[in-house]
Amino acid sequence: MSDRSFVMIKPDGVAAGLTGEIISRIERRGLVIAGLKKLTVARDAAETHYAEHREKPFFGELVEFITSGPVVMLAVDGHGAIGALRTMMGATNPLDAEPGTVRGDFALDVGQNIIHGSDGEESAARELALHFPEL
Ligand code: DAT
Ligand code: MG
Repeated sequence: MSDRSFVMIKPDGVAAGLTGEIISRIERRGLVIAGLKKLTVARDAAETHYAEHREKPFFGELVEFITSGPVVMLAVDGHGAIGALRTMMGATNPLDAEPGTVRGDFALDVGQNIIHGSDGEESAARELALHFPEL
């Protein structure tokens, strides 16, 4: 079975010049880039993307951050892609993330943790429809 996930290199990751490093890690794992684009996320799209967190105290900050500069969006294919990418990203709080993960290697701040990846089949389908309607 082949799965497709949605990955976003957040504004901090793009600004730090980590786009190539992260794409390289994804490709070397054996996953396949099915879609790729760089853009600044519109407020509407950011609020829809993070709708599950609408009631959280950090929601405003989260939307501000994700719309603060260009991101790189990826659609990624491969066997078990959704879970494999979550493992490669590391824990949400970079201080809990293992070395060798993107967050464990490149981030310290839970609010600025470099990368997003869909957390399950349902969110992958929803996020891909939102950000890659062309695929
Ligand atoms: P993940 O990105 O690992 O799926 P999540 O869906 O729980 O984590 O949260 C989405 C994003 O919201 C996360 O990447 C960073 C931000 N966030 C989560 N918890 C936070 C907190 N306690 N304080 C500030 N930002 C937080
Ligand atoms: Mg999440």
